[in-house]
Amino acid sequence: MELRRREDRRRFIKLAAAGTAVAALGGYYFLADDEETKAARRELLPDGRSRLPPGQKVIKRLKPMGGQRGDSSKSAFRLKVYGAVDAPFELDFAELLALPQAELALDVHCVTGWSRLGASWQGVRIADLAARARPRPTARHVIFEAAHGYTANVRLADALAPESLVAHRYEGESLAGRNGAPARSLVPSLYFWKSAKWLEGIRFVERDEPGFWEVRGYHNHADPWLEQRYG
Ligand SMILES: Nc1nc2c(c(=O)[nH]1)N[C@H]1C(S)=C(S)[C@@H](COP(=O)(O)O)O[C@H]1N2
Ligand SMILES: [Mo]
Repeated sequence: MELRRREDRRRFIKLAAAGTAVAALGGYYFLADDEETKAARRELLPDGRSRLPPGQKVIKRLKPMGGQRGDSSKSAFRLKVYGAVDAPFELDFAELLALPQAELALDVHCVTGWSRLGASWQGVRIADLAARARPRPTARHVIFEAAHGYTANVRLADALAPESLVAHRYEGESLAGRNGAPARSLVPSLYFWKSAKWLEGIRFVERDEPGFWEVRGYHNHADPWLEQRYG
């Protein structure tokens, strides 16, 4: 028993030195560093942060993470942009496509430890939607509302960042149903749970409203570089 524990401990130290220890559900698990992960960890963003947040490992495709699916048909799509704004409006899918489109190579980071780097995402900047809705000066947060009551709250500044999108294409194709088709929010600066699939509404609010995961123990802000995993 004692020997077993010492061996576990030695393994822990070796793995921790070679890769990354991630705290999860009361225990630790390890992510061995492959070449891509090492390279991404060495790479620096313009502001000097590592491109890869701590505790993350690079993977080649989005992992299906589930969630209660909404209607993925484009014909049924309606997006409400409303709340503490002067000019609320609603878009159908054709109207979303008629707005200026951004196609960006973005990194996304899931709290379970994987990152998908540099994939191409296309959509409409949330900042452009906000410019049309005209949030009141008192608006401080944005609540993404998705099918079956899933919500995610983000700070206004995160929602208005130039990489934050209502995304409807991924890697040159329409979003897959499991990835939130026909459109999802995408806020790459925060852990991926903040990016609501099967998006139905963007509500500007004066007072914050912790969302689906935030009321279940996850961090309210969710900055991957600060490892804001749990609240
Ligand atoms: N509507 C909705 N959006 C959601 C979720 C969900 O359960 N429902 N899960 C979130 C979580 S925890 C993650 S990691 C990402 C996963 O996105 P993906 O399945 O496209 O990889 O979606 C986020 N958006
Ligand atoms: Mo997640």
